[in-house]
Amino acid sequence: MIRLSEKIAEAIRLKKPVVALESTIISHGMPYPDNVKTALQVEKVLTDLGVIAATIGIIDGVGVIGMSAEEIELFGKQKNIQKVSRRDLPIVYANHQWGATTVATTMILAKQAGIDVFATGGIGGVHRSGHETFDISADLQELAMTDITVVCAGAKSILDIGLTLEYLETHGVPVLGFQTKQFPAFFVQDSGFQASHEVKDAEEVARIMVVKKEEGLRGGTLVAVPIPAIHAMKKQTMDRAIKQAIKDCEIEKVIGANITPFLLKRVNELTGGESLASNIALIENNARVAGLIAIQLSNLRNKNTHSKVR
Ligand code: PSU
Ligand code: MN
Repeated sequence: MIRLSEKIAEAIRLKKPVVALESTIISHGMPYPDNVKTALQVEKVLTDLGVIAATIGIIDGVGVIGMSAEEIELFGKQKNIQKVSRRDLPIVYANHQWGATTVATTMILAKQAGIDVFATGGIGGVHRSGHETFDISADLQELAMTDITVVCAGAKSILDIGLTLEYLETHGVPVLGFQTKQFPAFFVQDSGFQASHEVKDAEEVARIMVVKKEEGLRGGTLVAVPIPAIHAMKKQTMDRAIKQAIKDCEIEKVIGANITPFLLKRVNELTGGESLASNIALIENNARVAGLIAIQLSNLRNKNTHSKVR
């Protein structure tokens, strides 16, 4: 059910650094053509570091690990690409459909391919009324069970970040603040909540990953990287836009899997070009950190092949 390019397959075999990238961020996270430009730019950030980029999506019912530039363009341009989370996966496969992978499904496919590190913008989480609606993203359940390190800029405050972190704690997911104690909130550096641990660099993340695997501690790891200060937005601007977007979502009676894409689109519209520039900057930054982690991991793995030292 998956298609790997020879280049990516070889890199995985030789334990070279590879980073997975998702496609819902392209189809539902940003407007065209900036979504395509960003997706290609993010791949370039990785390539410039000497890391292999693997953008993941589903084409004709096949999980593609390493979409081509033409395929990325199609995902960004077409209006009706379906957002595919874990529950949708067997249906899209069985019916030979196309689909953009969320954090959850990108993790599933990356794991199948043998990729350990994945960079994205923001993860899904517990929605603000989640304690009543049970609207909890499948991303969290996937982090609970699938051994992938997800590098993100925290979560957008369209979510209840406190409940999201509680959920991750319950399921034993390490939440590593990258050079920060604070858990970031996507456009702003500090959500007001703390990460479970502050890591000092990519090497520390890689060592945690190796030990976690050796000790059989299943499930994902979340690395939360704050948006670079010069690109951060004002908290009030963001809070106002998010409040309005949630109100519009209720007025238009949007439900289920459409809620997150609706909120993302509405927040983008309400904050305009400013948020787009921040969005692009933080994704590039996350890709860079993910690339550095993948490099450190590759070094450790190749060293461990020759010695038993951790
Ligand atoms: N949050 C963002 N940008 C995104 C998403 C979430 O700031 O692009 C996307 C990701 O693909 C994520 C998905 O996995 O939305 C979560 O959707 P849901 O809440 O329906 O699980
Ligand atoms: Mn949901």
